[in-house]
Amino acid sequence: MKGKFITVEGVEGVGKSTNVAFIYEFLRQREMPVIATREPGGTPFAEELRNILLRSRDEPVDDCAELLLMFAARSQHLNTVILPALQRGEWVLCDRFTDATFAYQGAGRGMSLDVIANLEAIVQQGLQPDLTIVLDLDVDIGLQRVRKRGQLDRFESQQLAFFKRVRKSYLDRMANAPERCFLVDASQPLELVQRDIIKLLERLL
Ligand code: Z5A
Repeated sequence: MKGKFITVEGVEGVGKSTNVAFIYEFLRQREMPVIATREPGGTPFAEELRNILLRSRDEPVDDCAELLLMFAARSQHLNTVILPALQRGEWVLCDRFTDATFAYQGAGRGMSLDVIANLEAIVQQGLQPDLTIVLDLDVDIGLQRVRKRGQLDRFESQQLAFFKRVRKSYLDRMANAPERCFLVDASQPLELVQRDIIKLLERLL
């Protein structure tokens, strides 16, 4: 791949969207060819799947159905947006990727990590991000930030214990992939978070 693949991860409210926008501008100012995208979503079809996945509903959603839809959206996104951009030599900046599946469907919902790893192998064919920035923050603070926005989606309505498992999973996965995963303390003022992010980007530039 000629381009670079950067993912931004973390529990709700850690500042992923804010910092994806920041990284996008930072790279644009350096005249790097960059696209910003997100998961689940990133194509019209995958965004439809996102709406299905996030919408609160009365019918309980089966955990396996949720997992398969995450990978269905990812396959579409990967093959129609991410891989073509990387092949053109562009930098792809993605708000969440498969680490989120291990965290939410694996640790959060309790789906088998081996099953997730098998789906990852089928869909990604070995592709991994060049850099994963894990924004880490106390779960209560992140949820307070998100709740200020008002109505909660199907994931945001989960109990605190769910998000604590998600956070722990991110920290565990980081320890297993130290070559690409780096933690940034997202409890700092935004300028300091972004200073730390720039240091990580400079490793790739
Ligand atoms: N999901 C899944 O289950 N499995 C998967 O494989 C994938 C996803 C890919 C959608 O994700 C849902 O899909 C997600 C997991 C699931 N669950 N939920 N919920 P999403 O990324 O679209 O949704 P999100 O995590 O809820 O994003 P978010 O709520 O928009 O949070 P954020 O992007 O991390 O934060 P933000 O919008 O940038 O910032 C939140 C607020 O905090 C905002 O007012 C900022 O101005 C403020 N902020 C940001 N940084 C700071 C600092 N440093 N100090 C003070 N205030 C700050």
